[in-house]
Amino acid sequence: MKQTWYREGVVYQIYPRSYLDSNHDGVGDLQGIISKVPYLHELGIDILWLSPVYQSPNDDNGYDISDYRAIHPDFGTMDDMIELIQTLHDHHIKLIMDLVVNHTSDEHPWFVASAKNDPKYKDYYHWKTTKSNWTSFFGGEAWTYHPERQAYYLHLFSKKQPDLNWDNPEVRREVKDICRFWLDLGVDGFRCDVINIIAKHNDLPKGKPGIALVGKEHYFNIPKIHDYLSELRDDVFVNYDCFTVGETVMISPKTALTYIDEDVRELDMVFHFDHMGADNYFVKWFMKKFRPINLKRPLSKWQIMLGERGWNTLYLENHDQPRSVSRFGDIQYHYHLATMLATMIYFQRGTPFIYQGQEIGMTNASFPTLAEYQDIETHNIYKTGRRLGLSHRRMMKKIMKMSRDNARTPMQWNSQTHAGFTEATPWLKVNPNYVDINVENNLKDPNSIFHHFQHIIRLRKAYPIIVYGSYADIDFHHRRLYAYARILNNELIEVYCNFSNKPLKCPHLAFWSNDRCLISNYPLDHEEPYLRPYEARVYYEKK
Ligand code: ISL
Repeated sequence: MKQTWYREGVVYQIYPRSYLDSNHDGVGDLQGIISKVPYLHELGIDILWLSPVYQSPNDDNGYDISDYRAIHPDFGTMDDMIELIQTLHDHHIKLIMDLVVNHTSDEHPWFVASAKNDPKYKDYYHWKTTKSNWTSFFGGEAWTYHPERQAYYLHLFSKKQPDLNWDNPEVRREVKDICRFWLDLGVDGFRCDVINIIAKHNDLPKGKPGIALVGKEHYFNIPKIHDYLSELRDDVFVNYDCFTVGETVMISPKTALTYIDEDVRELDMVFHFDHMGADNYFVKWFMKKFRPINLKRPLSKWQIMLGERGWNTLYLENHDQPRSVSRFGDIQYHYHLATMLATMIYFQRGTPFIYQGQEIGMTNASFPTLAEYQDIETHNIYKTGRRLGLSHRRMMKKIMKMSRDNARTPMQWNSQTHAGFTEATPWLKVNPNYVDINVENNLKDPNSIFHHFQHIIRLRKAYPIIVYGSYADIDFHHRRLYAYARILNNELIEVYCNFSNKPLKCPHLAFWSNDRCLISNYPLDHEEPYLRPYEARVYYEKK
């Protein structure tokens, strides 16, 4: 497979509201991020993905954009943005922006004009005089009546996020112009929000009745999406040294290849969500007990199915998902669990994505009262659940485990007030465990989670086999062990992870000597062929 910087690089995602507040208003900002570029450089990352910083009424924390070419004053100015790009590039770090073009804010001038039936903008969105039964990702109906236009408009997310009509060539032209604007400013690519649902069936027909996302068969991966994305690629992306990663919801590896196959390359890679179903029935609010096999099965499937044809993304967390150490194991083993999970995922084939705070093992905040949550999805789902007759207690249990705010609490820099994130009142409460779990403690301790992440990143740079080697499972059906091999020419890597809080007999280890171990999260002080709770080891051999 062709060697490229975005395959070899490690990406770090920043949720700007929660990274670092430099001007004491309780909200993270661009100057805060600029001041932490040396920290990112020390961690060793190559690419930064910035969640939206554009002008927005913040109904969905910036995923509702009202001006694609302006920076929200909460975050700073366009000059700050230019300074960030420059500072990152000076540290050899590339930048990708969030491209949110399935929908805009209802306060975007296009929508305001569309609602007035302005001839230029009237077809920029999806309007209907009668609504259908489609439901939204955030719970509730996907259509809202607009009195001015006297019609319903489609919104697959909140009612302040109307869906753009991609059938309209003018909409596509606008999106291309926005992409060029940012690429010309020096950004190196885009994370494309919910990109596999931008195309909608022409007539927006009635959806098959179901419990979640009624109507989805009329917009998930429908054929014309490929016309839109190949047009974007040919008219814009091929002219720049950039890359795109699509957020593709509910996608199989086979369908993913229709976007990312080497011969297609409408997108360079995609995020899938199969492994995010390891503790739920694919709608996160329908929770089930976590079983390691339910994480291993989809991860392994994607490794094998994409094979040499497509490139994987490797992630366990983002701003929409609860913290991995609070989900995928026994948090009593915090250090070992966090480092084992990192070893398990980042030694696979693909581009690693680290979400802010994951490198220090940040955990779910699990706030006990609804008022402590800010997220619109959390509040909407609470209302939907209560309307369906679920008790307050039951809904709070779900929210404490699955709310997106679990991952959005401020970054924990040190043990001072508000974790060093702000001197004002933070927009979302800090997780009280910041006194122990923080960057300062991690940097001081040579055996910290941070240093384990740093070590993995260094190894990925030193050993191309970690990036480009092929993947094969070892002992696939084992319920507590996740083990796999990577192979490149005459080189071999084997990764062993104990996914349990008990010692695990692992006869394979007998074939390896300690001096072949590249990285582990326990001292290598015993010769017995077993792994300790949440132990991870990686061995390397060149024939
Ligand atoms: O967050 C989710 C489940 O809790 C997902 O269903 C999420 O809504 C979906 O992955 C789309 O996410 C993206 O688009 C949304 C935005 O709210 C998310 O933050 C963003 O990542 C609408 O723009």
